Amino acid sequence: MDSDEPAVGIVMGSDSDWPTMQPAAEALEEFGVVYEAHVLSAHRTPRRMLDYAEVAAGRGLRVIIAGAGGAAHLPGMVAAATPLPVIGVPRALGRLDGLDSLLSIVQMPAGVPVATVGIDGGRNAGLLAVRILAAGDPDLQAAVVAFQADLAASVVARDLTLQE
Ligand code: RP5
Repeated sequence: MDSDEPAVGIVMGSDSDWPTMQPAAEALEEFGVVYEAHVLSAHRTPRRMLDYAEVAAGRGLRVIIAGAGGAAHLPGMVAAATPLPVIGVPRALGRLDGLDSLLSIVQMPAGVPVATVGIDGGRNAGLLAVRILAAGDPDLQAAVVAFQADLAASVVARDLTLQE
């Protein structure tokens, strides 16, 4: 990615979500994708959340990654207010092992999609955002292909270690 402007917005319901979302940021950094990160709460700061989502595409963002825990309405509400693809990250809180967050995010009504990753799946959210951007960027797609080759090689190397 050539631009210094953020292509991905990472948003979360609380700063306490950052340990879940940081792996998304790190995945984007690995591929040189510029991002921004903000705390926006669907419940505590609903107006701020809508303001952000409504202008995100116009500001040049191309993907939004939204994470929240518990009654995790942020990804769905952001998806309702932007035409951008939204990736939802359910965070496991101290109760219900994150199933509450997952179910709050995954079962969206038809017409308002959220691409939901696994519970605390921040890294996959970042990698999915990279793949979405790579669909229109041959250089980035080549980097994804190289990443996949490295991943496969690391699995083979671990298998060989078992044979020693
Ligand atoms: C959600 O409530 C946030 O996304 C967070 O996962 C959870 C707890 O927030 P804090 O009480 O830690 O601020 O809205």
